[in-house]
Amino acid sequence: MSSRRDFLKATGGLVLASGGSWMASHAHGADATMGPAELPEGTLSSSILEALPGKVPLIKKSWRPPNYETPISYFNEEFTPNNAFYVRYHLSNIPEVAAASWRLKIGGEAVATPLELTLDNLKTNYEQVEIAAVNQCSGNRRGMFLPHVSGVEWGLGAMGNAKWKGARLKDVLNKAGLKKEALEIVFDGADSGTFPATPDFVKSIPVWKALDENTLIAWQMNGDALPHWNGFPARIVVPGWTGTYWMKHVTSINAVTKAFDGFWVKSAYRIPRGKFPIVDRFISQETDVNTPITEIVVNSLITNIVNGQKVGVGQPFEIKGIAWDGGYGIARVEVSTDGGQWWRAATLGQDYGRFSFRQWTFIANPTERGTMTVMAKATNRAGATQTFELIANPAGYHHNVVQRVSLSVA
Ligand SMILES: Nc1nc2c(c(=O)[nH]1)N[C@H]1C(S)=C(S)[C@@H](COP(=O)(O)O)O[C@H]1N2
Ligand SMILES: [Mo]
Repeated sequence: MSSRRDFLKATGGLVLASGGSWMASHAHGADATMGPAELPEGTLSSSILEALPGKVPLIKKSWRPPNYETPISYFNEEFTPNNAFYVRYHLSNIPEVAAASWRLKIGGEAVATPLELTLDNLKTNYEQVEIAAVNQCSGNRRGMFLPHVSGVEWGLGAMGNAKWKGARLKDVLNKAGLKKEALEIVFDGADSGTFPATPDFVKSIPVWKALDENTLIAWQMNGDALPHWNGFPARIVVPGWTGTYWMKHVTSINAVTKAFDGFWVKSAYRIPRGKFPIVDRFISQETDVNTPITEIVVNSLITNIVNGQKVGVGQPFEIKGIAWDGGYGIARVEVSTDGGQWWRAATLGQDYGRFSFRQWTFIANPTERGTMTVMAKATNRAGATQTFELIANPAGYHHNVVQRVSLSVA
């Protein structure tokens, strides 16, 4: 079994260039850098940091298909660097797409004139817009579900925030002459399964969401080309909705008049109806019992302290974190340092738009020796707030339980 320590030994610690100083200064919290203590037995001790080509070392969940999460130290900044951005795939055949030969086909029975775009066409024939938005996997924090549920046992880092730039999907659909009978827009990407029997990863969204002015075909991320692992040369960006709809290496966009019945929409990425305070509906895909996951629930993360860290009595220190939601924007973040009895407002940082991470800070002042339990709770502008009790659901989605970080005051 390889542990993080073996990995550090094997690499002399050199690979930790950007996360290294933080980790070194939190040596006592070594395991906490790999994820929260609630992860299933053995997950933390068997976790390793590993660098995919072009990436800094990320927390490896699986190699085939590649699933790597971002260590939480990177969330001390509002924008997640491209080379530290998490990676999530369902299928293992992931071709390196060449920009020059890439083509994007727009078609389906609900467009009048099918189109084929080159990367140049996408960049020059349409208005270009840039939007800061959180890409969060529906299953972020799945590993913290108790009882545990199956799937990638993600900790806290199956998410990231970036400035995405590209053409509006609606402009491209309108160029192809979207018909009024269009019901859903279906996306496919260049990746595929290793066995023909594996259902291809194809996703659809309701036509109203595809026509939202914030939904993009993006070819730039934080000012650079998309990394291969995050969808080069272009991906769909659906601000406010979970990452599952953000098709990477997108190669076809089809407007259809009937509900798409592919596995990844019909059978996966579903939540029970009526359990979550969700506003956006995907009506053409609803059944009596469940519905596709849509917007991200309001959430927050404490980013600069870890369980077990020592702080000094009478020595004020800064607690930092981020908050985000499905696009209403963050109204406030409250922090408790006594396990949830008293809550006080944190100071919100710069507003990069309603789909972005919003940073917050709070000065804590430990007055007594012992354990100090820090909690943070975000509320959005629609009045939704984080839960204290887990909302159980079979696939382990929408974990937004208020975190507890216990510090040792001496
Ligand atoms: N082509 C392709 N696109 C995809 C996926 C995939 O497996 N293949 N996974 C989706 C899911 S479930 C998520 S959470 C996001 C993750 O985006 P990232 O890997 O850029 O972080 O990509 C989405 N787009
Ligand atoms: Mo996902």
